[in-house]
Amino acid sequence: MSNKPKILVARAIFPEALAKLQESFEVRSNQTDQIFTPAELQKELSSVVGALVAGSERIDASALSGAQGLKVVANISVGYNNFDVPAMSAAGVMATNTPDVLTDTTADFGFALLMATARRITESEHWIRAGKWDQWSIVNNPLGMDLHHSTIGIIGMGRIGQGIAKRALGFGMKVIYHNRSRLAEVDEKACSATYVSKEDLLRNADHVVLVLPYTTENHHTIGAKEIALMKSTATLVNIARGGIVDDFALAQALKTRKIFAAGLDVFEGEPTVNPELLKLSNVVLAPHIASATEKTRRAMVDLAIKNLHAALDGKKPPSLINAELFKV
Ligand code: 8YV
Repeated sequence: MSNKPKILVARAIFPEALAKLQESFEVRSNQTDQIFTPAELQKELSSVVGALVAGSERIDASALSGAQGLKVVANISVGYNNFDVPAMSAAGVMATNTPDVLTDTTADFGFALLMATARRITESEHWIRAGKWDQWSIVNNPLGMDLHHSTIGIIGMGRIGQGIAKRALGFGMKVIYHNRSRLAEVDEKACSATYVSKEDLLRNADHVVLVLPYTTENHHTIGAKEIALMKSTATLVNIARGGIVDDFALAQALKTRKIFAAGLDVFEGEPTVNPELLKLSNVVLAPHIASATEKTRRAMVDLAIKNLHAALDGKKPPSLINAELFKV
């Protein structure tokens, strides 16, 4: 029996990171990456002092019900809608996430998805693969929408939203945004961004990009009513969270060409994708990969490990969410 503290690593991580953890902890790892059922997760958490998890692990009162010794759950993710933070605080469990290290990578991806969507890149590739190149014509190619000198509307103007705005400036785009609260003047200036209501944003943007966190209030921020306000030439990109968009309403709107196209990295009920979306050619689909570069995923794992170590060493984790739990 080891007398090292026992931790859980609920999803597969880089082998070097796992080896480093094994120097300090007795590690229950899950390198097969088979997602735990809620009952399995509850059992796993009952015997550890810390856990590294991802968005696939829901940490709520039920998951914590047997976890008497648990001090910290470190999310390998900046979004933490998989955490019931009040329930974690009530159980005295520190909650941490991985901000900053993924900002630029995720903003790059948001822009890449926007470009692929507006310029119909995946559809064009399918054209080639389907042997349609001989149908090339001035007027009959997959004709797209311009990004340069168009208006981008960003809903959710945190670190990643601001990163996308700065990239848009390089394309000569006009930036409008909507956020829970208006940015400080200095931050608005850095992005040349104009604050507008959600409705004005939807009416005026050529490209709408969603980067807001998922909360109950943000559920279906974009549904049929909101899509009806958008230009018929507009694109919609969701790199935020499944549930921010009503995927069924979006599929109907894309089918009837109420809007031009959509790019989706996140889905309601993922990894399941609404079958209506799968039938459409004017949607670009990605499997939740906005942060997925090797460098960034390693940085996310490293930050999660730092958070875990700090919490178990009695120090304040660098990205503690429920800060009230750290008493100096
Ligand atoms: C993660 C993400 O890959 O950080 C986030 O909020 O959505 C992604 O970077 C995903 O959540 C895995 O946990």
